[in-house]
Order: sequence, then C-alpha cells, then structure tokens
Amino acid sequence: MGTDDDGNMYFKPDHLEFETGKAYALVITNVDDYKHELAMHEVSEKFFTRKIEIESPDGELVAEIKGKIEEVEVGPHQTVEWFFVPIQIGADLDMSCEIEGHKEAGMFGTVTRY
Ligand SMILES: [Cu+2]
Repeated sequence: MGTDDDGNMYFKPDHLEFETGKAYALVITNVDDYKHELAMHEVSEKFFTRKIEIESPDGELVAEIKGKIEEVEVGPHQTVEWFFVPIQIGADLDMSCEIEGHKEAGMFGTVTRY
C-alpha cells in the first residue's frame, strides 16, 4: 500500500485470490510517511484469522493478535503480517482503506476466494 508520484493511492496488487482451506500469511507493507489501513469487512466473516503478527525493525516479536479482525491499520513504513484461512468462497469482495479521502484517491480493491 502506498501513494504514487501523481498522488494516487493504491493497494498492490489490487486484487487478491485465495483458496478456501489453505493457510495464508498476507504481508502488508506501508511505504508511505503516513498511516494506511486495510479494511476487509465482508471478507473477514468468511475467513478464520489465526493471528496478526507485529515485529520490531530488528525482527523481535512485538505482538500477536488473535480473534476476528476486520481492519488492520499500518503505521508509516511498517509491515504487518495477517495469518488466516479462508473458510467460505466469495467473489470480488471489497477491500479498501477507510482513512478519509484514501478510497477516493484509489485505495480499494477486491478479494476472491475459490
Ligand atoms: Cu490509505
């Protein structure tokens, strides 16, 4: 996630595909000087979050967060890993950044699970 030279905000890739029943680790990196978030409200009902893992810059574990998660906010130049297993299929579900103005600037995409 980030902002390009023209001021357009983006998720890269802006479409994610997952297979139900498989375990994934989604690495979310914010390359900007300000925070962004990944909100996947529809999706979160349909997958099982194992944990969110946050490490310090030197690789030490800062926190593991467990339970149902719908949004992950990532601070400037930080990386968060979201571990989950999709448990229901669904096509083209929304993901977006809900910080004011960011979705309008292009920060949205879709998620498909098959
Ligand atoms: Cu954003």
